[in-house]
Amino acid sequence: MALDQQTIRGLAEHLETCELRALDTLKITDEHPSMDWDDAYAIQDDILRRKLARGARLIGLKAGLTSHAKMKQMGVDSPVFGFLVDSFSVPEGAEVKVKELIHPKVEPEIAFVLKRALKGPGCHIGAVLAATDFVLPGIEVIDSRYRDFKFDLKSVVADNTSAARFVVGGRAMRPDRIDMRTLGVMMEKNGEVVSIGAGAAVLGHPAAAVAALANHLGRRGQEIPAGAVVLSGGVTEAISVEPGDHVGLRIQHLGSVSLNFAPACRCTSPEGNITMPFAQIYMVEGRTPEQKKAVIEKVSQALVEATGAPIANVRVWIHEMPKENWGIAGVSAKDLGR
Ligand code: 0L1
Ligand code: MG
Repeated sequence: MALDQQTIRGLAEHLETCELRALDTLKITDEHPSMDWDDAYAIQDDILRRKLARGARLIGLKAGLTSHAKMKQMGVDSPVFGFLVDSFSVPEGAEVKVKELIHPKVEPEIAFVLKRALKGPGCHIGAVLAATDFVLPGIEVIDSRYRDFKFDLKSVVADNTSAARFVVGGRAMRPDRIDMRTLGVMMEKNGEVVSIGAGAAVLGHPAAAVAALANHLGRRGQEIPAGAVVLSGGVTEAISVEPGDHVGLRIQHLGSVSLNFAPACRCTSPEGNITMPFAQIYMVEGRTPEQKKAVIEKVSQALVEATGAPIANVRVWIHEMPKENWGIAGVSAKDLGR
């Protein structure tokens, strides 16, 4: 590993903060060009650790960049792996809050649910099919935290492979009832077909992506647990979505699943639309940096709730006043010892 523990923790905090506040950032290898693969996965692990410490549940895993269409779209040549926690899961047909995301895109996926744990090395398609309880259609919403989706593969891995939201639904099918390679996949946006493909686009067979994930985890002494949902990777390239969009996915024999993206909020004030709400806070000098950070966070959230504006647009200023600059009941705060 090239990075020390403190740097790994700092980068995990930075990327997770970007995720939670829908803020974009430059790819982290710009500042840390020596970062290696172990560092990248260690940063991803630390993001998971942070979420679990706050009560999140690990509910699944994902393989990304498993189709030639996605590899070509991203200019890369190998898959990457990430995790799924409960807060990423969206119920079938529900609304995704676009203001919580930076620049979401959707991908059609074949999702696996395992009845038995899978551990590499040496995991293969046959072992995956034997351990799979059922497969079903899934839409993954990816949202790279990197500005304009400009990144390299290590930065993507550290950023939990752009994982943001997902939905699974449709018809659960046992793997021996279908040939996943020839399953037709069609994704629609607002009623228009935006991408079509077949299961074989994912590494020749979607189960190969799950085997690759098990082998990757095996090298790290981990496994895919029983009951986990595994997204095997986008069958086609990812499609950008906007507020108000409706996305539907149909997979042959597996039925359909859909997502709505919340319409843009009309944030009105007497002056018209508020696109960039701001607040100025006056406080007596002497607060610690942590106290000021907490005030900025709370006020920013309150502005988001009050105006519906995306958090990325919110601005908060703190002005610090010397004690002699304010008074209570006609007496200087300084003289009052406040
Ligand atoms: O699930 C995926 O294929 C995401 C891979 C990460 C790269 C991206 O943001 O498209
Ligand atoms: Mg994906």
